Amino acid sequence: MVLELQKPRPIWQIMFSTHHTDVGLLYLITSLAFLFMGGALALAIRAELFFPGAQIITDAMTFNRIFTVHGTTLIFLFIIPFASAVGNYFVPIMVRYKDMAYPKLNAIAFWMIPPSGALIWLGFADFTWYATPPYSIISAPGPAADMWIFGLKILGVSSVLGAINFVVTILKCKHPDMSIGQVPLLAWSFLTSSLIIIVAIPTFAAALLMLLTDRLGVSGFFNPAMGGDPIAYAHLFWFTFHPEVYVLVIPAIGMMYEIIPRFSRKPIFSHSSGIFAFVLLSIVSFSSWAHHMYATGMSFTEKTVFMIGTLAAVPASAMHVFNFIATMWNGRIKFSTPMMWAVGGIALFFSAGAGGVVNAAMPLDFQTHDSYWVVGHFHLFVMGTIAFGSIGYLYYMFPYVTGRMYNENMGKVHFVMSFVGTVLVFFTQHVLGLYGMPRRIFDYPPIPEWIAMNQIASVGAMIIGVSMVIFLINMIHSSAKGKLADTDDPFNLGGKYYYPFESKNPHHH
Ligand code: HEM
Ligand SMILES: [Cu+2]
Repeated sequence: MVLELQKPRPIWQIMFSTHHTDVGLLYLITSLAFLFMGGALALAIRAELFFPGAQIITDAMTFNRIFTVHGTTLIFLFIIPFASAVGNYFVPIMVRYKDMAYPKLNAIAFWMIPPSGALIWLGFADFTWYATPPYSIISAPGPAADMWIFGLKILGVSSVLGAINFVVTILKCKHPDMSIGQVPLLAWSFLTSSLIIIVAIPTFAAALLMLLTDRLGVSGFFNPAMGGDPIAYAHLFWFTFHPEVYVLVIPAIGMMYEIIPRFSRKPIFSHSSGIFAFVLLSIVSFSSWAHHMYATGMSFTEKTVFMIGTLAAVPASAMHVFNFIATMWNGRIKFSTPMMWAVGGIALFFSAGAGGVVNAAMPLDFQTHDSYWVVGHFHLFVMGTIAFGSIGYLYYMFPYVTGRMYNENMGKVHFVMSFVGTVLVFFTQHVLGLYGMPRRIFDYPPIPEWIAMNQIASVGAMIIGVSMVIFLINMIHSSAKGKLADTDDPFNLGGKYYYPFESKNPHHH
C-alpha cells in the first residue's frame, strides 16, 4: 500500500527521488499550491466585478493580467499537474509494474513545472490565456508576454514527456497476465488523454515559436501589417486546445470511474463501453476546433462540418454519464465525501454539456460567443466537472497516501458550499451572457440586471472561497493529526468492491 506521510522522510529525499509515488507527491503538492494561488486571483476578479467601476483593481491592464494568470494557472499548473499526480501514483500500481517506464524522465517532466510556474507568475502577462494576436505580438508588454510564452513552451514539453511515459508504461509495462481490456478505466483515461497530448501539443508548440519570432519582429506570421493572418493563429491554437479540453476532462472522468462503483458497492456497469467512449472522445476531439471561430467569417460548409464534428463528442460523453447512472442504479450507495463530489461533478458535467451543445449550434453561437455565457460554459467543465472529480479523488486517495482519515463532516461542508457556489457563479454567468455582458471586461455600465447577476456570481465565488479554506484546514490538520485509517477499507464499505488496488504488485514496495 502507498503510505507516504506515515514514515516521514527528509524533504530532499522526496525531491531527488524518481520513484513514482514520490514524483506523484511532488505533483500533488505543487498542483494544490497553484489551485489556491489561481483561486485567490478568481476572488479578486469577482470582487472587482461586484459593482460597476473600479473597486479593488485600479486599471484595466492589471485586471487583464490577473485573469490571464488566473486561467493559465488553473488550467496548466493545477488541473494538468493534479492529473499527473494521480496518474503517477496509481497507473503503475494499476498495471502492476514497479514504477513508471522511464522514472528519470518522469522526474524531469515534473521539475519543468516549477520554473514555468515562476515564469508565468513573475511575468504576469496580460494577453489572456489565448495570447490573442495581433495584440500579443504588437503591443503586449514584454518581458511578461515573453515569459508567458517560454513558460507555456516548457509546460508543453513537460506534458509530452509525461504523456510518452504513460503510454509506454501502460502499453509496454503492464503485467503480462493482464490484457489491455482488463486495464482499469482510470489507467485507460491516462492512455487516451496522453495520446491526445502527443498529437495535439506540437501544433501549439509551433504556434508559440511563431508568436515569439513575430514579437521579435523577424517574422510576420500573425501580423497583418506584415501580411500575416491572426486567424491562422486561432486555427493553430484551437487545433491544440480543443483536444486539450478533453485532455483535462478525461482523467477526471477516469477518477469518477474509481469512485462511483466503490461507493455504489457494485462493479462498473460496462467496462468496455467506458473504454470505447474514451477512445471515441480522443478521436472526435480533433474534429471540432473551429467551433471557436464561427464568428470569423468561415463559409457555411466549413461551419457545418465543425458543428457536426463537435456534436460527435456528445454520444461519447453521454455514454460515460449513462455508465455512471447505470452503476449507481440499485446500488447500495454510500455518500461519503468522495462520492458526493463525484455525483455532483456528473450533474454539473451534464449541465455544462447542454450549454456546449448550444455553443456548437452555429446560429446560436452568434448569440453566446464572447459573452459571459462562454465563461459560464467552460467553468462548469473546468470547475464543476474537472475540479469536482479531482477534489473527490483527492479525498478518496487521502487515507492511502497519508495513512490517516480526513474529517468527514468538513469534507461534506466543503462539498455542499462548493456545489452551491458553483451553481450560483456559473449558471448566473450563462444568463448574464444572454443579457449581453461581454467577457473579459473590467468595468460595465450600471444596468440593474447586470449588477444583480454580477453580485450573485461574486457571492457564489466567496462561498467557494470560504469552503476552500475549510478544505485546506482539513487537509493539513488531518494529514498530521487525523485518526489512523484502516487502509484495507478506509471508507467502511464492506463487501468486495472497495479494494482499490486489489491487484497488488508483488514487486511493488
Ligand atoms: C469536455 C469539457 C469541455 C471543456 C473543458 C470545455 C472548455 C471550453 C473552453 C475553455 C472554451 C472557451 C475558451 C475561450 O474562448 O477562451 C469553450 C468554448 C466552447 N465550447 Fe467547450 N468545453 C468542453 C466541452 C464542450 C462540449 C461537449 C461542447 C459541445 C457539445 C463544447 C462546445 C464549445 C463551443 C462551441 C465553444 C465556443 C463558444 C464561443 O466562443 O462562442 N464544449 N469550451
Ligand atoms: Cu472547443
